[in-house]
Parts: sequence; structure tokens; C-alpha cells
Amino acid sequence: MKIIFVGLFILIPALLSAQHNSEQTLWYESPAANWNEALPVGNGRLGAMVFGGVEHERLQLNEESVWSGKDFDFVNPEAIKSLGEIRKLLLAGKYTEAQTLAQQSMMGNKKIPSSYQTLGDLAIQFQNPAGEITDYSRSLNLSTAIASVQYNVNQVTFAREYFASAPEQALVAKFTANQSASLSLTVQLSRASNQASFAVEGNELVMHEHINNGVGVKLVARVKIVNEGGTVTLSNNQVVVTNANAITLFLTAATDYWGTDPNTTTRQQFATIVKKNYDAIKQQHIGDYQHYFNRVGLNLGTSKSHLSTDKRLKAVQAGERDDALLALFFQYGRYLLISSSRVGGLPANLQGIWADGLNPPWDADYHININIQMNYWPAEVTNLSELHLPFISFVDSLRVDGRKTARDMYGINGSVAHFTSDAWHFTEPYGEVQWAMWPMGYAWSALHAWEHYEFTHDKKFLETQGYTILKAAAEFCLSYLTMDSSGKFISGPSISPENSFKTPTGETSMLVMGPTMDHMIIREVLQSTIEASAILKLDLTFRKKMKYVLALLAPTEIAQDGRIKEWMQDFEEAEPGHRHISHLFGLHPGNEINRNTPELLAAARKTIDYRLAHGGGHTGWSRAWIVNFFARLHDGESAYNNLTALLQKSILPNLFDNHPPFQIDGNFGATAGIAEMLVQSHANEIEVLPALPQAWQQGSVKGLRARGGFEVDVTWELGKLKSVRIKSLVGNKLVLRYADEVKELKTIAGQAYRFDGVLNLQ
Ligand code: FUC
Repeated sequence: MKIIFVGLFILIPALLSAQHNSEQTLWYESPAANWNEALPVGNGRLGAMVFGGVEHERLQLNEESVWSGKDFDFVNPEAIKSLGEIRKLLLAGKYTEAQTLAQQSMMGNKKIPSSYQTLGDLAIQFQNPAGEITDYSRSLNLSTAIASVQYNVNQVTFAREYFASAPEQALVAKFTANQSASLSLTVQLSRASNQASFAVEGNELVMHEHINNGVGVKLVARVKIVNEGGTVTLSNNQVVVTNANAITLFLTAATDYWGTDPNTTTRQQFATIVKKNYDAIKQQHIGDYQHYFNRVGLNLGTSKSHLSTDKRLKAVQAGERDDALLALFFQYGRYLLISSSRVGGLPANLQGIWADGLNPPWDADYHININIQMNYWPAEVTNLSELHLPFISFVDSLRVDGRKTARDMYGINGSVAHFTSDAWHFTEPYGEVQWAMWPMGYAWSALHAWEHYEFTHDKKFLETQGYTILKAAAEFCLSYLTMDSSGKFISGPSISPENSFKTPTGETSMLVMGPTMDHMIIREVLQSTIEASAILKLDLTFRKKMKYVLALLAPTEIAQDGRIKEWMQDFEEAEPGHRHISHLFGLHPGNEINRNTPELLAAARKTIDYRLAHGGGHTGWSRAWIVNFFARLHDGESAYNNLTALLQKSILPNLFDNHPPFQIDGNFGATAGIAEMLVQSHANEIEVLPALPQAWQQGSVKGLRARGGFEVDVTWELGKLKSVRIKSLVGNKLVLRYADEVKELKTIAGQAYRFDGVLNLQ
């Protein structure tokens, strides 16, 4: 009896884990019924959503530079003339008049629309033997970045593997069956525009399109089938394979976005691929991916669940706890960043790289009033520092266009960008003042260059790119500020994204002088540019000017009811549960509000509580931001509850954030939030387990990064710290905190230090 029991006990989980390795795998028992159930693969540039249909497989394809539109300037020429008048009206309390004037004179005419678009679709029709389909499963293994599909029909086991290889710059699929000559299928390439042209070149299928009737990129996609046994015929846009033993499919795509000919690029990519065998390509892919992925491990407890991922999510939605699912969700965020943001490419957009159709929501663009910044919150802390660089390079490109916009729109120095941009790097505002008249998009984005420096202490980066980005932001901030009657420097005209208030005369308005968030951003831009210029020993006069302005910058204030003021005046919000909680920028991602500012910390707490009491956190990204806020408030329980609420209310079956609709920022924000619950380093010290919830009694994290150039491993037991291991990467002084214990230590670059649960050096 005993032996059988032990045997069974071992066998069942072993079988499941062999198939699914469920700690690191998303898996499902049926094909994706729609896009929100499909699984993403990507190599940073090229990606696919894999549906896993038994007869009809769909791969919805993306390439990061498939953008309609083009580069053009559209500053409203009236802006520069009306700036003074708008400021005057605002200072006189004439909010509605000021806003009407700004709407007419400040908004540009973006007459050429632009959007990120799908690359196309690959439809694969399988001719399976007749019979019942059994043992179906599809999965995405986060430890290998491979999506798989498996099922049996009539005693034949069919298996498919999909991955997006960065070394080969190609999507790769392999179809096998455990009986020879069982694979017959038709592969068809298409694009929703119905404007693409198709050709057969040798044994390749080629798709060409100059998208959006010529106002956008030229794209080329190529498909090649390598068969083992059977026959292959190509015609027009399809390939037919009959009675093969195994099939390998390669797909590559490129556009002329970077100035190269996509025909040549894709041809060259195939020329090298076909010389390699599948297993070698697969191993190389795994090695490349794991180089990033394996840097961080998180254990929040072993999964007790043998359920598929969608069922686990449903169980959480029904109120069950599943901390291993949270750990999987954390790693999924890292997986998504590795798969959508690689050096030399474009940054992850509102949907990473995964977007269906020709008109995705918000054009799947680069919203910079929180969204794209949030995409990069996990980059440094979860040890994916290089993957931050596509965003930083993008900001560098905004700098160039932003300088023209600052000059032509406001008549001032430095670089500006507003609420959003696209692959063509526009920086002018357009649309409605309510979201567009916000000149801090570049300044906030520029802070990412500083964050990259703080984590890496890479002086060369600061010298060659980071400082230039920061300085352009600081120049703009200095020139945009004006002095009010009390002698304080204030920003404006501007808004507190995208909130509105009730004016003293009962109207609803948005435009003001001096929204709190502007000053919080400007404060950090000036502080970091001052520090950077001192490190590089540059710009002494400019540095003095920054210091002077910083000292007179309008401070963060607490309103009568104890909350942080969102605007300089004590206005009542028109939407008290608004998803943007902009005036807490200083709590997160900024560092102005921290344990050394207890009054502001208490006011920040009241601010969040009030927003939540009025329905806040209703979008995925807003909820994810709240997780980060509570982590910074050292409130592990509230961080945990909001993380749970995110999974309960805002997550799709494929674990994508459902904004609604899908928007990737919530995924990235949540990953950053979990890291922030375990390690923080924004207040000139590394604090371990600052917001550990009751639920996480035991666990470990390895490989998180901290400012100052440190790598941090932490283990805990019974809800208390057990040990910390810190590797010093550049030899900076270490200030380590756990609860009220603080230890200081000089470190040597490359050396690791171990501490026990009361921070004694071991
Ligand atoms: C911001 C948010 C919206 C949405 C959009 C893409 O403007 O207010 O919720 O996320 O960006």
C-alpha cells in the first residue's frame, strides 16, 4: 500500500511538471478562443501571438517598426503668441477662458495620423487524422521562452514548438509527430489591409507592402519551410506540405524604418539560418534568453495548484490565494520586457510589440504621461538594465524634436515633449487640453537616464548620452518656470494628468499654473542634472543657476484635509477616484517623499486612501502604480491586497493586463511593484523587505539590483529576514537597512557580503 501511495504521489506531479514545469509555465487545456487567450513570443523586435488551434493554427505577427505615418512638425503657430496671455488668465483665476484659448492656440494639427500595426497573420491549416483529440495542452515556458502545443489524435502525438530567436532575428516553429509521414499542412501568409503583394522566390514565400497607401513603412516578410520527408509546394501566398515526418518553419520580417532595405535584410537573415540545424538554433535561443532571464529568481512558495493558468487565475478571482501565481506573474513581466525591448530597437509600446489589426487602441503608441515610463520601472531593479536602453535612446531622439518644439511653441530653450509620441518622435501636443497640454513628458522620460546611471554608475553612459538627455530637460524646465507673486518658481500652463477640478465659480477645468506633479518632476530633473554635472565636472555656471532655481521652486504642500495638494490651490477634484495619481510622483517613481519626510508620507497615504475610496485603481496600470505606492509606504498588506485586486479585476487569461483593452504597462508596473515590496533603494540606502506582507511568510529573491551598483539576494522565514547577500558591482559605500537596523560598510567592487537576520556581517 505504502509503496503504491508513494509511487502515485511522485508520479502525478512529476508527469505534470515534466509537461508544464508549472512554477515557470503558463499552460492551458484548450486552444485560445481569442487574442486575449493567445500566448506571446518575441525577440524584442519580432513577435507573435500563438493561438494553438488544433486544425487551424493562427500566429498573429508583429514587427516593432510597422508604423504608419511619418515625421513632420505641427506646432500651432499661435502658441508662442498666446503663452503670456494664458499665464495671465490663469493667474487671475480665469480658468475657463485660459483653457479655451489654450485649446485654440496651443494644440497642433496632427494632420497625418500614425499607428503601430500588425505585421500580418500566418494561418496554418493542419490535416490531422480523423479521430478524437485527446491530451491537448498549450503552454509558454518562461524559463526557455518557448511556446508549445501538444495533442493526440488516433494514437499519434503531435507537438509544436514556437520561439522568437534574437540571435537569428527570426520566428521559428517546429512541428513533429511520433509517427512518420503524419504531417500535412497548408501555411498561408496574409495582412489585414488586403494591400500586400505576394511572391514565391525559390523556396521562400515573400510578402511586400508599403503600408497605409504609402504613408508609413515598407515591410517585407519571408517564410521558409524545411521539411523532413514528404513534399512541399509553394504558390502565391501559400505553402502546402504533404506527409512530412517533421517540419521547421522560419519567418523573418523587416521594414525600412531604420533606413535599410527590408528585402535585403530578410534575405540575409535566411541565408544564415538555413545553414544551421533546428536544435542548434533552439539552444542558441535559450542561451541568449536565459542570459537575461536567469539573473533573477523569486520564490514565494511552491504552487499547490495543478490547475491550468486560466483556472488558477479564476481561483484567485474567486478569492483563493496563490502566491506562486504572483511569482509567475512577476517573472512574466520580465519575460515580456526581454521579449519586447532589446538593445538597438524601439522601446516597448503600449502593447509591448503585440498588437492585432491596423488600428490598435491609442495607436499602441508611446504615451509618456505614465505608460511607457511604467514599462521600464522593472528594467533596472529586476536586473535587465540593458533592456532599458531602447527607451533611453528613444528619449534621446525626442530630445532633438523636442528642442524644435520648445523653440517654436514656447520660444524657449531645452527640449519638451507632451503626453504622447510615436515612432516618428513627435513632441507637439494635439487633441484636448485635458490630456495634451502637459509639457513634462520629456522631463519625466529624461529621469530614466539618471535612473540608469544610479543603478549602474556607468560614467561613460552619463558622459556620452545620459547627461545630454538630462541637460536638455533641465534647460527646458528652467526656461518654462516663471516666478509668482510670492517669489516661488512655478510651472505652467499645464495640467495634472488627466484630472480636472471644480473652479471657484463651479465650472470644471484642467489647465492651471503650477500643478504639483510638474514641480515634483522638475525638482528631480534639477537635482539629478546638478549631480550629473558635478560628477562630470561640467557646466559650473549652469549648475549654479539650477541650484538657485531649485531653492525657490514651489514646494509640495499638504491641503487642509491632510492630503497632498494636486494643484497649488486647494481645488476639489471633479473625479475624486481618478486613475492618474500624479501628485504622488514624489512617492513613486520619484523619491521626494520618503522615510525622512514623515508628514508628506502621511499625506501621501491619505491621498491614496481617498482615491481608492472613490473607485481609484480601476485600470491595470493605475492599480499597479498603487502597489508601488503602498510598497514605498512600507505597507505590505495594502500592496499585497492591491496586487491581488489587479489579478482579480484587470488580468486576462494569458496574464496580459486588461486596461481595458490590453495594455502592457500594468504587467510591467506589477513586476516593479513586487520588486519594490522586497528591496528598495531610493532613499540613499538599500532597504530589504520593506513591505513584506503576512502572506509571504517564507521565500527568497535573488539577483535584484539596487541603486549604487549592488546586486541583492534576500531570504526570509516566518515573516522575518533570514539572510542578505549583497554583491558590490562598483565598490560604492553600502548602507543597508532592515526595519530599524542600519549597517554601513565600505565595499570592494566584485566582492559579495553576507548578513544574517539582524544585519550582522557573516
Ligand atoms: C493615459 C491613460 C489612459 C490610457 C492611455 C493610453 O492617457 O490615462 O488610461 O492608459 O494613457
